[in-house]
Amino acid sequence: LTAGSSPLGSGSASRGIFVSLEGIEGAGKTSQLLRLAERLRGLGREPVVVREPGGTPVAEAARQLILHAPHDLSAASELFLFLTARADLVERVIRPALESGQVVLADRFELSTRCYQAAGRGLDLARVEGAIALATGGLQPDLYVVLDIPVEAGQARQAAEGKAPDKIERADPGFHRRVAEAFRNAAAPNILHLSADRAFGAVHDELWDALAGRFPLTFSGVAG
Ligand code: Z5A
Repeated sequence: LTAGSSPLGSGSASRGIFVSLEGIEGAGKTSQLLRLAERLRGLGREPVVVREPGGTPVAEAARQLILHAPHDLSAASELFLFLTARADLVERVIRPALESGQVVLADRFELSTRCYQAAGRGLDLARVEGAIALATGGLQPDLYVVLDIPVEAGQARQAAEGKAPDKIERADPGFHRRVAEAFRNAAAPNILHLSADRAFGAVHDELWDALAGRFPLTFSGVAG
């Protein structure tokens, strides 16, 4: 799976920085994102933190339908609900934040759709990409960081939390293997892979250093 053919940061008509954390369930995306935001605030930045699906009333309603409603969804219905959520989030939150020069930290973006709805559910990748482009206007993160972890390790972390699994988490093991393989193989100039099957602090230090290397004015003590 080749996720996106555009060069670093293309598609973004912005002055801000857009970073998305990706990976399978339990990889540590949410925890790492919160820590990144906290450190950025310590440097006097005010990042905009979003999660997908979610972040606007429409997107949160779509999230509820996708993950928790009792009805079964076809793969196409699920795809369009994710894209409804994304289109609204991009228009109302992400694009305005980038245009005003802010850092946007996202808990998933369109790489998840390629991995879950195309590789996982079996929808045609080229058609999925076309639909994504319509929803986002072609906006791409400047950087995706995929947190790589074996499926079993991610699931063990989730099980330790004791929360009831949502509809996607309850999908069959073959689905989860296809999704994990798609994340593992995702390659593009704006995709970086980090091993996440390690202590939280070790993953975080490598993540921060990677961001500071690419965006030194934002992810370092230097005012920018
Ligand atoms: N989905 C899709 O199909 N298509 C799309 O286009 C999009 C999404 C955008 C959203 O679920 C679901 O939608 C998701 C993909 C699908 N479905 N699945 N399955 P979500 O937002 O509710 O959940 P998630 O994204 O799957 O997140 P998660 O399970 O919460 O995983 P995480 O954010 O990567 O991990 P975490 O919450 O930071 O950490 C999980 C636990 O591990 C927690 O107790 C942490 O304290 C612990 N943790 C974190 N790091 C470590 C380390 N390093 N060591 C030990 N323990 C750790």
